[in-house]
Amino acid sequence: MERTAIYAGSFDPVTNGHLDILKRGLKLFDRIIVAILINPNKQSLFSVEERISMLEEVTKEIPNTEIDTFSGLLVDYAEQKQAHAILRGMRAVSDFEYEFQLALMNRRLNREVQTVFLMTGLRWIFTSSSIIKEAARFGGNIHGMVPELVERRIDKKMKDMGL
Ligand code: COD
Repeated sequence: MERTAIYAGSFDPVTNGHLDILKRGLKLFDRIIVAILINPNKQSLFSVEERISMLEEVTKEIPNTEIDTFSGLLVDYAEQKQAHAILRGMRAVSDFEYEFQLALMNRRLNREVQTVFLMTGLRWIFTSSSIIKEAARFGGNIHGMVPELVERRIDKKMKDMGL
């Protein structure tokens, strides 16, 4: 039986840390669906379409990966996709509390879908979309933290915003 995992998130934008977890996950699962949450209440730098386009570009050479969007509960989406697991990345201890809450709530909502945590590569321990956006906003160098295509899109976005 094909083992499928859902790797859900905001991906605003996708970073090298996200890709690290995706590649590690593919050693455990036959197929991973990278699912962007559509959340009109959360302000994002990139539109959902822009995030899909970046994810499609940067994963085009990573086999067995699909890009999708979802709204509503993650466990409902996972069930609809007949996924076996929700894949999450762990960085420092600071991730633990939120991840623990999320995983336990998801388990309460649906006992069948398991959450699998993978430890990020050491290089990406301090990489997050929000810290990258903040650095870029103030002209900081983010080279090497995101794929080059994403770096170019961030530069353009900052220029378009007059920053
Ligand atoms: N190294 C390793 N992993 C990383 C790194 C890094 N440098 N950066 C990010 N990650 C991991 C995160 O730990 C996470 O596992 C994943 O990548 C996605 O991260 P983000 O920041 O893009 O997305 P999140 O964590 O904000 O996404 C949260 C969800 C959208 C998954 C969550 O809010 C959700 O499921 N919402 C739907 C409603 C729902 O079902 N809620 C839960 C029950 S109420």
